[in-house]
Amino acid sequence: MIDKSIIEAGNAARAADLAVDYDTLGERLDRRGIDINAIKDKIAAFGVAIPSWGVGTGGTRFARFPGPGEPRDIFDKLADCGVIQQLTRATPSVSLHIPWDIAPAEDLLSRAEEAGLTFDAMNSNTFQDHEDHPLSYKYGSLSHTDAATRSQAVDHNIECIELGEKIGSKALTIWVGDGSNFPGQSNFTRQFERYLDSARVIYDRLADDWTLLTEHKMYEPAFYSTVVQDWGTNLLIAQQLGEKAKCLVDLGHHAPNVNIEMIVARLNQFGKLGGFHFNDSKYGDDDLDAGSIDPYRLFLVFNELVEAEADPDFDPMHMLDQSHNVTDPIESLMISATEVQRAYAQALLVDRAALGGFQQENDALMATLTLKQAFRTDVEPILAMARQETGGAIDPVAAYREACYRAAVAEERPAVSGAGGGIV
Ligand code: LRH
Ligand code: MN
Ligand code: MN
Repeated sequence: MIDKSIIEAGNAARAADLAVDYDTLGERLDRRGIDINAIKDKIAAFGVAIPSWGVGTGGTRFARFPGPGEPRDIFDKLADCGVIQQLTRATPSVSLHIPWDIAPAEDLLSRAEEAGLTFDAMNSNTFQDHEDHPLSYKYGSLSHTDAATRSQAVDHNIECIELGEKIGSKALTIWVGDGSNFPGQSNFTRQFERYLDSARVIYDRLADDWTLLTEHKMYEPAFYSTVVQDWGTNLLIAQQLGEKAKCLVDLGHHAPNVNIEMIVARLNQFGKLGGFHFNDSKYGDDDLDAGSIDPYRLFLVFNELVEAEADPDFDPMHMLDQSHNVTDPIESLMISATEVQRAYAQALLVDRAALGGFQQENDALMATLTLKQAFRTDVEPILAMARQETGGAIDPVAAYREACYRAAVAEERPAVSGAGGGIV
C-alpha cells in the first residue's frame, strides 16, 4: 500500500485550490438548480470493479512488452488493485478470471481484506486450453460438437461459481470465443442450440441471489462467425435462460459506429441489462483506456444509465476490461476509473425535465444542447472532492508517482522478458 503520509501531504498542498474550484463549480451548478453535494455523494458511492488481468501489462498477438514489477500471481494483482482503490476510492472490488487467478478461497479472502477489496463477478475461461482439462477448446467449448468437451466446459463454469460463492461474489460472467473460421464450418442453428443447452446447466446451478452475465463479441478469436456475436443473440440467451440471466455489454465488442448507448437502452427496457466492461475502442476490441478515444460516447452510455436509475431495482454491475501496452497499468486503471466516474457525474447534470420537454416538442437542437451543456461541464472538482473526503488522493497519479510504488515492487518481483513472446 502507499504510505498514508504521502497521500496526506499531496492533499494538503492541493486542498485550498480544490476548495475554491469546488465552491465556484457549486455556485455555477446552483444557478442550474443542481446541488453539488448531492452529485458528489453519488460519485463517492459509485464504484467500478478492476479486472484482475488488467494490472499486468497486456500484449498483442505480435508481442508483449512487460514493465518492471509485473504481478507474479493473484496476490500481487490484489496488492496492485489495493493501491488503485486506496488512491482513487473508485474501485472497491476485483473481478477474477479463472484459471488465471486460481487460489484457495481463504487466501483470496484474507489478501483482499488486507487490500481493502471485495470480489465482483467471476469470469470463466473456456477460450483457451487448461493444463488440467484433457479436452481441447480449439473447436469450441459450450457449443462444441463433442458432448464430453461441452460438459468439461460446463464443469469449469460450475467450479467458478463454487469458488465465487466462497469469496462473496454474486455473478458469473461467461464469454466464449466459440464460432467458426470458414463459411460452412458450423451449422449456426445447431451450434447455438448446443450453447443454450450448456448454458442452461450452468444457469440451473446458480443460487437465487446470483446473476449470470453473458458477454457478446462480434469476432475474435473466431473470424467468420461467433456464437454470441451481438446483443440480439445475447438477449435471446438471457430470455431463454430466465430471470437470473442478463447481458453484459463490453464497449469494445461492437462493429465500428454501432450505437452502443441505444443497445444499453434497449436491454434495460426489457430488464436484461446486467453489466458492463468499460474500455474504449478505435477499431475493434482494442481494450483501450475508458474515455481515451470517445469520452462523449461514454457520457451517452451513462446518460442512459442515469435515465434508468429512476427505477429503484436498476442495479447493473460496472467493471473495467482493458489491456495496457504502453502505460503503467496501475496509472491507466486509476485514470480509467475516474473517467467512468466523470461520465457518470456529467450524466447526473443533465436537465432531464428540460430534455423531456424538448423531446416532446421535437426541438432537436435544444435537446442535444441540453446533453452538451452537461458534457461540457468540468466536473473534476466533484471527483477530486469525493476522493479527498473518502481518504483517497486529490491527484492519484501524482501520489502514485511520488510513492515510487512501481520501483518498490520491482525490487521484489522478478523482471519478465517479452522476448520471443509474440505469435504472428
Ligand atoms: C473478451 C473479453 C472477455 C474476457 C476478457 C479477457 O475479449 O472482453 O471479457 O474475459 O476479454
Ligand atoms: Mn470483456
Ligand atoms: Mn474483449
